[in-house]
Amino acid sequence: MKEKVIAYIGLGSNLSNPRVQVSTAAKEIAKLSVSNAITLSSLYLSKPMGPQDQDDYINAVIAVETSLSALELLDALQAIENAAGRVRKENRWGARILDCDILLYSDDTIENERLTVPHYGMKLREFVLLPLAEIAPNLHLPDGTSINSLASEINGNGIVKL
Ligand code: ROI
Repeated sequence: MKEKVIAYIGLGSNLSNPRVQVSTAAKEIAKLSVSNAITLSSLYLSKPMGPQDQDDYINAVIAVETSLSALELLDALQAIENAAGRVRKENRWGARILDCDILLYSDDTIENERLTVPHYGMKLREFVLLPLAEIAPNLHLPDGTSINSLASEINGNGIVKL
């Protein structure tokens, strides 16, 4: 039998009814889980990181227990993004219909041309750390850093838990 691992996935949207985008993605992601052991954070309303001439974001984090490999999970998440109508060549820091980012995959460190885990920006993003600390306060990064301490030290930048 394949090994099961816990993966944490960051969700974000600021286009085309972001709350519906994030909630729908969470339901799709739950179907990837081998068990009912999924946990979804609250939704958070956050200021855009990057250009400010775009709408605020809805963000959340979801934990899934999965037997997919990290790259299989990435494929599945990209299919969910594409089904939401995401156009992949859009500018890197601009508005988006749906982002589903693998933040953590078990305790693994992954570095290849398709995937970097832990997610490269997560230690600096309040819209990742606060929902993650909500659902997994005792979690540590592979380098030993505590999510709770990162979350308590980060500037909230006006983030609102909905
Ligand atoms: N800003 C916020 N607040 N939330 C996001 O999910 C998000 N995603 C992005 C960029 C453009 C970096 N800014 C964001 O990809």
